[in-house]
Order: sequence, then structure tokens, then C-alpha cells
Amino acid sequence: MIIPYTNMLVTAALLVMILILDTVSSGMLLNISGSIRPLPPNCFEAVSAAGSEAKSGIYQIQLPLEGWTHRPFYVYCLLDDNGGDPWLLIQRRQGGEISFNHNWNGYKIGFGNLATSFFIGLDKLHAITQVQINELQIELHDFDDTVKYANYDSFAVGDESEIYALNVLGLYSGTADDSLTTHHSGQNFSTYDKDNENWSGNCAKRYKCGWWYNNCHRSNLNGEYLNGTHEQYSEGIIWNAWHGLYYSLKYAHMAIRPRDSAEMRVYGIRKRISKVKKA
Ligand SMILES: [Ca+2]
Repeated sequence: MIIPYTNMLVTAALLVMILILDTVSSGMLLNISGSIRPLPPNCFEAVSAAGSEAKSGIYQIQLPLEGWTHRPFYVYCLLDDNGGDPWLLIQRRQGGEISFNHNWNGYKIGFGNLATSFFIGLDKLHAITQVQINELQIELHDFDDTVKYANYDSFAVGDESEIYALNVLGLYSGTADDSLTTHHSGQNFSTYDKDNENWSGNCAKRYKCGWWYNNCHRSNLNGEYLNGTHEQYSEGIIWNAWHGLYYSLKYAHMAIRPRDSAEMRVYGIRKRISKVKKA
């Protein structure tokens, strides 16, 4: 009688797996209690749903945006040390183990490891910044473990037909000084196989990563991981206004979050969901 009992267990396990796969592919989560709830649309709601257990980490979200309602994906949500809304990391460098020297398609879809170093992907970045107005925070660490910030009160990138241009970059505030506005605001994205910048050479090929290059850069947070002071002009993870063009930072991340109040955000998302449903 052992064999039929084992068969029953296998069948039950398969049924549970099918149910889980089905709910995940349709953008629903199965609660411990067995009830089904929709995936959160952003880090704020993902972290809120985790309640007192909430911590910085990987969450699954689903954007309430046409073309994305059946394409849930994972993001890294970072709790705010100052008690503000959580941030969504769009890029992080914390070691040299992940190469950032990728082609157009690599930057389009994203690459790396969400738990360590990664780039979210330009399609997702465009979509997230389409849903609502976001602010941007760049956090930088040097090898003395000094930490500095560059904040921009709005941030959005165009879609692929707009060459993922850095279309919206708001007012700067912070401690790292501004190495983005003057040289990079409004610039197209470039990779070594798509030169969309203003230099006679190929910036992405020369500096080994994709970025919103102009006639190259004053910041290059996707650059090679080079461990501090070096002799190669402008190479490495660069933030010129703090450490100049011959110093590669120890750590960098770029994080975004909706700029509006929680109330405004929920209202805005509801409006968009109803628009998507009507379409
Ligand atoms: Ca060029």
C-alpha cells in the first residue's frame, strides 16, 4: 500500500506546483492562508504588505501599466534609514564580480544579481518612471567609507524610440555635488554597439559600459570596478564633483521612489488601473 500513497503525495505536490506557477504567471500571490492577492505595484506597497517583517530585500512587483500587467518582475527594495518611503534600486555596484560591459540588448533587459551588483534594464526603468513622478537618490561610498548623496527631485527616462534619453532630471540637492545635470541631462543612452553620443569616438567602448554619455562623462556609475585612485583618465566608477576623474568609488547605487504623498500615489495608481482595464 506504500506505492499508491506515494503516488497521492506526488499528485498533490504537482497540483500545488501548478497552482503556484499559475498564480505567479497571472501576477497573483498565494498567501500562507491560501487566499490570493494581486502583486504590489511598487516598493511602497510591497514593503507595506510585509508588515512588521518588512526588511530591505528582493520583492516581486507588477506595474499597473499597459503591456506590463502580465509581466511581474523582481526588484530590490531598500528601506529608508530616515523613516521615509522605501526606495527601488535601479542600479548597484558593490564589487567587481559582475561585468557592466554589456551591449544594447543587455542594458535594455538588465543584467547582474539583484542581491549584489546589477542594472535593472532600460525597458523596466522607462516603465517604472512612466507610472508616476519619481525622485532619484544616488548613494556613493569611497574607500575611506565616507558616504555622500546626490538627490534629484524628479527623474524619468524615455522609451527605446527615444533612445532611453534622460528626459527628466529635476533639481539637485545633497552632499556629493552634482555630476549629472550639466553634462548628462537630456542625453541619449549609449552602449558599445550603439553610439548615440556627441564624441567623435565611442564613449561606451572607451569606458567599457553603457551610460547617458555626452561627449563622454562627468559621472560614470556603470564604469569598471577599479578600487580607488588610478591612472587611467575617466575610467572606473566616476563621480567627478566628489573624487575627480582618477578615482573609482567603492560603492554606488541609484534608487528611485514616487515623489507624491502616499495618498496621491494610491489615487494615481487607481486611476491608471482603471485606464488599463478600460483599454
Ligand atoms: Ca560617438
